[in-house]
Amino acid sequence: MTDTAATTTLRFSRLLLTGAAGGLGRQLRPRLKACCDVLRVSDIAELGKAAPGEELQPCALEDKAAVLSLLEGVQAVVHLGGVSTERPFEEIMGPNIQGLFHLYEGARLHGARRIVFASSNHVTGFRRQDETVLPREPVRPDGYYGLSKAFGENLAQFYFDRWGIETVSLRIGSSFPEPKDRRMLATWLSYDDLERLVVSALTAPAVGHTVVYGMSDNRLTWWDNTSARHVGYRPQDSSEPFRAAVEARQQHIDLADPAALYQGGGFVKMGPF
Ligand code: NAI
Ligand code: 15L
Repeated sequence: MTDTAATTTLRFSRLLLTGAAGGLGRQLRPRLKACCDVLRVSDIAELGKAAPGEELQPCALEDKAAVLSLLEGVQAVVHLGGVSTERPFEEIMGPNIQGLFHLYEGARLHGARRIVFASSNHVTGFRRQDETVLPREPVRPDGYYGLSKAFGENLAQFYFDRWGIETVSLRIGSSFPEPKDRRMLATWLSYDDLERLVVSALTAPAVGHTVVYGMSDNRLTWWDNTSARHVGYRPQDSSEPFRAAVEARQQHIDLADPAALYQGGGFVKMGPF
């Protein structure tokens, strides 16, 4: 555990982590233990053995009864589960749309008070790379995946307005061990900053429904998180140390290529499948 809010703030009796078998779930699973007495981990994929203080509860997000029972006894949720890239709409609809509805219904029925929702920068992927975007500006999804995340943010707003369930929607940029290309010099979110962001989102005193972009303290950025300062997220990493290597690998940028023009990069020209 690095020096995040988790070391000094709230501890949950039971926290649910969905998508625990995925790339980000595997990072957060050991780190979130410091925030809770019991970490309930879930995924449709293999979860391995339960570590001390963990409960395994595998489930498909499409299975309403299973998702409702997943929320029993849970105070807060970090929701990473679902389709994480551009796919045909029919593949996205079950996990990302129906599944999210099931999750919020579970939260409503069982009294979970806060959800940290892994949204995506692809909610605004059709904004240009020469623009700075604010979280409350109109969405510009760059595909069915981005559309599903925009739906998720709207669902979160509704469940706050109607039922008082708070959400922080994290429009995560590119969270990988290091930036893979020039675009990711702007969108990169280190794993340690991801942890800082998630812990801040879980523990900030009042968030209503807040949208925040998930990025490290990158020198070049397309997003302005000023409106989410109440979440208290302070990134400590930067893509800058990777710049020279990335630029050496990718020397030429074709500005006629939509992937170089729009913030969503290659997602803007994926499909039809
Ligand atoms: P991932 O694809 O590695 O993990 C997603 C997990 O969800 C997988 O373990 C998968 O088995 C599970 N899942 C898929 N369908 C399911 C279903 N029907 N029922 C239950 N579980 C299901 O993705 P990653 O990179 O770990 O991302 C986690 C979350 O963060 C995703 O929601 C993704 O959209 C979001 N995100 C990630 C970014 C990144 O840079 N890694 C950027 C923006 C958003
Ligand atoms: C995402 O939403 C994806 O989940 C992730 O795999 C990356 O492609 C990321 O966006 C990105 O935009 O780099």
